[in-house]
Amino acid sequence: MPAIMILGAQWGDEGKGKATDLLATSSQIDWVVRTSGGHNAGHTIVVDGEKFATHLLPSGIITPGATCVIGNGVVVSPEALFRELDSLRARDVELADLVVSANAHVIASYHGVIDKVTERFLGKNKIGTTGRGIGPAYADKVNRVGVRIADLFDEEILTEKVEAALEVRNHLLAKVYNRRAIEVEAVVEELTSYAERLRPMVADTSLLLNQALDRDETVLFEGAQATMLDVDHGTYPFVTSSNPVAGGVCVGGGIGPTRVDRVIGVIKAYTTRVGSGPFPTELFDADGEKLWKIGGEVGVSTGRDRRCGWYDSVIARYAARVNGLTEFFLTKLDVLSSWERVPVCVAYDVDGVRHDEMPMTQTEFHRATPVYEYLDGWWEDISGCRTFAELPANAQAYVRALEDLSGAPFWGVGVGPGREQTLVVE
Ligand code: 2SA
Ligand code: GDP
Ligand code: MG
Repeated sequence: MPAIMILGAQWGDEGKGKATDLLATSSQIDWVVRTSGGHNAGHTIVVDGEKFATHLLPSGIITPGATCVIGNGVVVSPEALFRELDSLRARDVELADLVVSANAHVIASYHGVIDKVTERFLGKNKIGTTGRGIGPAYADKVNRVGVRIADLFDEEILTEKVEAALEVRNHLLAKVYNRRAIEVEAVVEELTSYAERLRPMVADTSLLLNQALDRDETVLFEGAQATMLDVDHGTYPFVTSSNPVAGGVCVGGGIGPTRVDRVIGVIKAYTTRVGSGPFPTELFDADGEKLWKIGGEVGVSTGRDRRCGWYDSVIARYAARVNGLTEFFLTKLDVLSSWERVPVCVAYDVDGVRHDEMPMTQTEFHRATPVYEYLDGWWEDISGCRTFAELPANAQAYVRALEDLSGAPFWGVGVGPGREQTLVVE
């Protein structure tokens, strides 16, 4: 099983970090690879009660033996990269090796400034970004004025590229936002200050990964963000600026789809979203508050509260379809202990018409209201269960019902944040 993808099936924070860590420690994984996004991600891993959060680094970084890769599709803030590495080292953690693609695009501090200024000007239409400069860095990439990691090693080329990028940006900043221009020299100085430390990590990562697959080594692609945040398949414009779906992983890692064996969608037993945008099963009542509280639903990178709602099987089926999922990993089932009945969205009602599949347009999706089925709840604390058979009958039935509705088999269930709090669906 050489190439495995782990992807977010909802709006992020499903527990991809935990699923990645689980696979990386329970089976022989040689490579753990990030292929999209940047330090907007926040992936949590809990090992023996100790909590680690990764942002730009793959979650495999705390698993010595594996080699971690930041692929060409990632946008890399060198400042965030070294801050994260240094903070893990300061905790005395043995780290995996790290390789960074020469073709990955660079986030400079001015991208963060532009991200925040744009959000402010969007006002009530703001996206609710993480403010990390992700969108502006991808915009430079697509505008063909981006700076790539390889450019940091040639000051002349770097200066030319930063000049080109800032020509457009400064015009906008001055004319539209009434802001001071960003200086080329300051950006070049900022970026070159990381060059020497970066140099030994930089490689042609597509070549490395394909050679590894040729040797039958196992490569785990760790998704960031999620299907519903995908710039093509998500709730546009309330999305991130990359393609976190399976196809994007191939592009962002430089491998072909024929090399992939398993595509695992990580999905919570309920739904959360952080940032703006439509969310049909969102709760504004005591149940929402209870999910938020028991689930600890706070952003790992920004500390923002996550919006909470019930499980949405229309989204699950959509994620199974657009990613070609071979299986799901269901997380946070433990959070649902203590409800009499648990609603599950089976379809949407849009202006009186039932939709069993995702509506074609975002206008319809904004108007979608959930059609619920109600499943019997359970009261037992299930965080100590280690086999599926140990779960209360109603919890087993809940998992089975979700599986029937979601479009791909469930292989595992999370019953707590810890590595060991996982069981296999029998
Ligand atoms: P951006 O910053 O341009 O990618 O924001 C665009 C949208 O994508 C959402 N987004 C996320 N949603 C959930 N989790 C993310 N990572 C962090 C976490 C978020 C945090 O794991 O908790 O700490 O707040 C993440 N990253 C981006 C974002 O909310 C916008 O809706
Ligand atoms: P990611 O972005 O998909 O990696 O997810 P995050 O780390 O942002 O958020 C998931 C949160 O849920 C983290 O705090 C995890 O420690 C936690 N978590 C993961 N799986 C489980 C689970 O099965 N049960 C509980 N209670 N928490 C979990
Ligand atoms: Mg997260």
